Amino acid sequence: MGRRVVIAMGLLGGAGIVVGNRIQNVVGSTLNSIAPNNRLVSLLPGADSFQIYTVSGFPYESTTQYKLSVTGLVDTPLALSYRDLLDMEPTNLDKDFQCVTGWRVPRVKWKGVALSTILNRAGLKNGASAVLFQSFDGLYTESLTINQAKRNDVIVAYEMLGGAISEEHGGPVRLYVAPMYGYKSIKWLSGIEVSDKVVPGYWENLGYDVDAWIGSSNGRTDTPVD
Ligand SMILES: Nc1nc2c(c(=O)[nH]1)N[C@H]1C(S)=C(S)[C@@H](COP(=O)(O)O)O[C@H]1N2
Ligand SMILES: [Mo]
Repeated sequence: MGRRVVIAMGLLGGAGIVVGNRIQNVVGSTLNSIAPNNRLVSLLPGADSFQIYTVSGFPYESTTQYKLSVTGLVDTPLALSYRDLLDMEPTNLDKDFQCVTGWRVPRVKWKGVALSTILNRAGLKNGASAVLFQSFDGLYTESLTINQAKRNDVIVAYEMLGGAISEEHGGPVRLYVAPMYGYKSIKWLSGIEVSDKVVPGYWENLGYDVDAWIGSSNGRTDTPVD
């Protein structure tokens, strides 16, 4: 897996998070028994609250520092500021968030820019068949096929839960891929690269399905998000 895996647990509403060694001290033996390989860890699953996941600590960028690069097979590479995103046509969604480990948060409010709007602004070149995503945590990656990326329920989000996206939830900007398991919704989004082929992302290299449809992948039968 490369670098250290930081495990954290969040409480609904950002009441608190516990990171790294501290949580391992608290639940050391439990951790070992449920996560012998330090894989994606789920602790004390609340029925319908977010858990905070990170594989590389909690990176921080202010909204004024923030830049989203759009590169690869595009007519016009972009470097979008937070302000640029706010000035683009917004999309509001009110949809569940489902992690592949089982927890689900119903009816989360999301606001952002449809990924398709950003791709349209950059202009797709011939051969554009996938979109690769990078995080400014420097480690996490994801990708979608171009058809998945064009769906109107796939957004570059700057608000969730009724306000700006908090640092632990991947602010100032994260992806939200409504119809797919949570691992597609890359946090601390920094780069969008249009490519000629899908490249498996961080967790996909560790065994999760590349096509991550809720209810019809990863051997799970969850209700799809509508
Ligand atoms: N950069 C980054 N993005 C990530 C992850 C991560 O560890 N790092 N975990 C993914 C997984 S598995 C899930 S379920 C969600 C969790 O989002 P949350 O931490 O806001 O609850 O983020 C996804 N995006
Ligand atoms: Mo997840």
